[in-house]
Formats: sequence, C-alpha cells, structure tokens
Amino acid sequence: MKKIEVRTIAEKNRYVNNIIVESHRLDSFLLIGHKDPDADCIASQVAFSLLLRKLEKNAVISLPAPAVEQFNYLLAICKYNGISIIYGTDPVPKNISAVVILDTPKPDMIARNASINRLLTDPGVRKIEIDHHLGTDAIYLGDPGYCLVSEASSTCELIGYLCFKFSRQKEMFPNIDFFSRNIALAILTGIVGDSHMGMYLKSSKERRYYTLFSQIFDKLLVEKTKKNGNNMASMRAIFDVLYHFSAREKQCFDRIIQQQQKSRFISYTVLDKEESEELFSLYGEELVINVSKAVTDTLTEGIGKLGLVVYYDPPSRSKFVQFRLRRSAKFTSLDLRTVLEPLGITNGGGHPGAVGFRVPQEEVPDVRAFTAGIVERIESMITAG
Ligand SMILES: [Mn+2]
Repeated sequence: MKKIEVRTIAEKNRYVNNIIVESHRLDSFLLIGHKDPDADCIASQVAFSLLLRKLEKNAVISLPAPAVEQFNYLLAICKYNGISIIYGTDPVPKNISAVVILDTPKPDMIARNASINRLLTDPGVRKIEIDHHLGTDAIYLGDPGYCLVSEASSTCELIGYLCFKFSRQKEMFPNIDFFSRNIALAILTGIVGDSHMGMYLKSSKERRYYTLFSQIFDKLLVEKTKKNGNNMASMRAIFDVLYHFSAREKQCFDRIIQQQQKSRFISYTVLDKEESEELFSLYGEELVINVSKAVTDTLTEGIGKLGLVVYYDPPSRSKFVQFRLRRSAKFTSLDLRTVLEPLGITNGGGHPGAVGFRVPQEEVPDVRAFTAGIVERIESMITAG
C-alpha cells in the first residue's frame, strides 16, 4: 500500500498509541533502516533504541556495514547504553519480538539479510514503522496500525514527537525521563543531517516543525552537557562533526569536484565508467556514495540553482548510470520531480528539492554526451518556465 499522510489527529494518536503499547508489551526489538544509511537513518535507530532502553527492553541495531567515522559518537552511545549492533550478514539474535523499520521509503530499500528476511515474513513478529518519506513510490513496511508515517524534516523529528507521547504515559511509565542528553543528541543528529541545519526543508509545515523540534532538543542538549568537556554541546557542534571530512573523504571529494562543468543554471560533474570504478576500488562504496552527495550539495549551493552528479554503479551492485540532481534552497520555482517525465525517465523519484534516477548502462553509449543532453533539456524547461 502506498504511503499517505495521516488524515486526522485521532488516527495519528491511534498509531502512536499502538506503537507505545507494543514497546511496553514486547521484550526484544531489532531496528533496521535503509541501504547506504545516512545520519537520519542511523540516528533514528539509535534514538528509538534509547527510548526502548529506558523501558529496559533489549534493542539490537542492524547496519549493512561499519559506519563512517563521523557516526562514532552514535556508536559509542550504543556501547554505553547496552544497545548491540550487528553488521551485514550477521544473524540476528534469537527471540526478537518486533522489528522496527526506520527512515526507509520502500521494501527494496531495506538493508536486509537472510535472517532479517525471515523475521520480516514471520507473522508472529510485530513490524513497526517510523518514516517521513511520502514520495509517490513510497510503500508501507510496517503492520497496519503500527506505522507512524508523516511529513517531517526527518525520521528523528518523528521520534522527538514520540518522546513527548511516551512521557505523557505516566501510568505505563512512571518516573522515566525520556529527555536525556543522549536522546537529544541522537534526535538532533537526524534533524541536522537530513535538513543540513534547515537549508533543505520542503514545505512551510516542515519548516515550522523543524524549528519547534530543533529548538527544544538543542536547548535540552545545551543544558544537559557538562561545561568545559569535549562533549558535543549544541546542534551546531553536531553539524560540524557530521560534515567534517576525513582525509580520505576530502581526497575523494576533490577528485570528483575537479571535473565540474557549468551551464547557465546547472553545475555538474560526470564520472565515466573507468573513473567510477577507480574511485569505488580506492575508497569503497559507502564513502564514494556519501561523498558524491556532498559534492552534489556543494555544486548546488555554489551555482545557486541546480547541481548534478553522475556516476556508474559499482560493478558488484548493478548495471546502471546514477544521476543525483539537487535544487538550491534559494531556487524554489522548479519542482524537480516534474523534470523526470519529459526526460523520459521512468526509474527514479524523490522530492521537489532532490531527485535521483538511473539509466541502464547499455542505453548510455557516451555518458558525457548523454549528460550534456539532459542538462540542455532541463535548461530549456527552466527557461520556458
Ligand atoms: Mn531521513
């Protein structure tokens, strides 16, 4: 079933209540997210695990691969709060009673393995979903009645909302403080990561809630952080850590951005098959994909209109050329989803400010000429206005 916005407050309360009751009733939870997890994905797994630990439940996070070093502080939080992490094909522990699926638009994007698949198809295991993706191709992953899927700046913002709902259940949870420093830190990580400190918000409703939740949790973090320590003490500090590049990331970033070209409205860079393969073998898939997102952002804000990064999938994955197109926060007149159809693109999607699409490699004999054609057609759509 396609994801849609919750229609009424009563309906939303019912879903939230179901999630709270199951969190109270069940014992062991597995938390999963999407492939190539970003800050919001990992942080929402950590934030919800912390809520569960407050209820003295078992929480196990599954990640497809070791996370990039920027997320070390989140992993440290897990370590010191009894949250275990399993990686890749690791089998999940026995006796899991619920799977919590976070920040994942649709089934084929779930980071899964054989033992996760078994849980997902086991009707005796409760599936809870928390997500903010409402794109046209988004599909519910949780059990009916157990999905909190709603417009928000990030999945972590929805978990911030859940914190308030949990804290109001005084009978079920007497004397539990759901507003700890670690929860604030994890929630702000997702909010900052998905919105780039508020630069990439899609609607005025999103901006309103972003402002509300980021202020509440920023204030909490500032208050609860000991002075003069090395601890991250504010949302700004989280932003600096998330966007601080390691030396290898910087090298990779420089190599991709070196090739940038500009048309009137679009700043873009194209990696051909050989260059893509070389980068993937030098730096690894996850790093290159994360860095290419940062390059798209930098190109976009540099030109003030659109940024585009094009690369070939790593050979181990699939046989596509990937296109990542983003719109500057200042340039809101074009909904990027509307450029896909005129371009004849069927394999892609996103939101008004960012889309991704892919084209089978055999349909792209010359990637530079192919990209130049796409750039030219988008330019003429902008000019035609
Ligand atoms: Mn997200």
